[in-house]
Amino acid sequence: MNDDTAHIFTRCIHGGQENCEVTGAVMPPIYTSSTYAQESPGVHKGYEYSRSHNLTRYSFERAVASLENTGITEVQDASHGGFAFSSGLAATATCLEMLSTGDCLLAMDDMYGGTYRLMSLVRERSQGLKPVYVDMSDFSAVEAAFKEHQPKMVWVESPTNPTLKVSDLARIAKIADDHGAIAVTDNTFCSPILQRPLDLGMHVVMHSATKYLGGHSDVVGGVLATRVPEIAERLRFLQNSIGSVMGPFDAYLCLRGVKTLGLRMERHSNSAMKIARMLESHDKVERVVYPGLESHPQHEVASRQMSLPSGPGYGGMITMFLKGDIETARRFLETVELFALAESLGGVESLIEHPAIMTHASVPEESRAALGISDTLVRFSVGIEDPDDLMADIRRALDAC
Ligand code: P1T
Repeated sequence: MNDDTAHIFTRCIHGGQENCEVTGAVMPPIYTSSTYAQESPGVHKGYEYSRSHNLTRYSFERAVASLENTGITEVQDASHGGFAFSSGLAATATCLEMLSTGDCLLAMDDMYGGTYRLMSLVRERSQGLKPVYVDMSDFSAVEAAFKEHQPKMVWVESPTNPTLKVSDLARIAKIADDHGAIAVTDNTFCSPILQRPLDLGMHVVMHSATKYLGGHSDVVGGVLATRVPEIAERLRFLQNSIGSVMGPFDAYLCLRGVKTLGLRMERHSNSAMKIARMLESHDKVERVVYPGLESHPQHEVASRQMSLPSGPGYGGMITMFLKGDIETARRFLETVELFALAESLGGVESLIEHPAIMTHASVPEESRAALGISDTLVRFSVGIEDPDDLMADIRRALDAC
């Protein structure tokens, strides 16, 4: 189905999908073949080698392309402007290959630690990239950085991992357009159900499919999507040339995950809102950061660019600062039971973690301090369990601190 007017929940099931012409199968087969027989050298059915062409991967790529509204449906671009990779970082690494040696990359100052590590500790050395980090929730800082550095690409995570800062994507896309830069959004925390950056003018959207798209903590993957035909052409070339493609089994799992994405995002968002309000009124808690709370510094921007089809929706991620010190945080993290202490997010089960020690350890200590990633910062990924049980678990652990 390629109907761009269909409701996003309908597109979760049917977007970019067709029943199998041979058997009528409603889910695509997992095509494991690494190669395809040719009738004569160069005469084939459009499939040569599975790194370049794989129907199971295409099915997932087309599903994401439909959800992110790429608007690309030409038959020759079987992916419809969506590209799937072996991990979120593989997607990011491939996207960065659109830049050349010496190019400036303007990036959000707070983002997943692994993205920072790739940009600064790998590509700065191997590709000669010049990353500059600014707080993009402050648009005047973005304007000043464009003037000073003339970046060729702007990379914005919104909301950010882990401090949940929100940036005005439409304004950033516009300034990138004015300067001829490629604007990319890491949309992992929202999924296309809550936020569609291409509709806001961004050129490329990236996801760690390991998180909400997959949704069940049983697959590692990544995607890029674009509606700009020239960028789609470059990404297709880079995906095949670099080769960090998503395998067919993983593509099948991700496609299966996408079918329930709408339902899950509703549940994650509604439960997280309840939990954020409960935490905000708890006396053991110093501060809660959640884009849905009126106290969030960019609540108004978040309300404008993030929503559920049924109304307000701000996702399943909550950041909390506990009163006390690292030992208080440790006791809390050791006491919760329903929330598993683990890296990652976006699965059906609730997870909890300590970014300073776990996901953001690769960010230099001074930068962590400047960003407020302190020893008492705890990050929740709210799953789809009953929210009352989750709140009871948190209250019990807070009482034990
Ligand atoms: O883990 P991988 O699929 O390679 O995705 C990297 C990535 C990219 N962008 C964001 C916003 C992310 O959160 C991640 C991965 N994050 C975690 C593993 C984490 O626990 O935060």
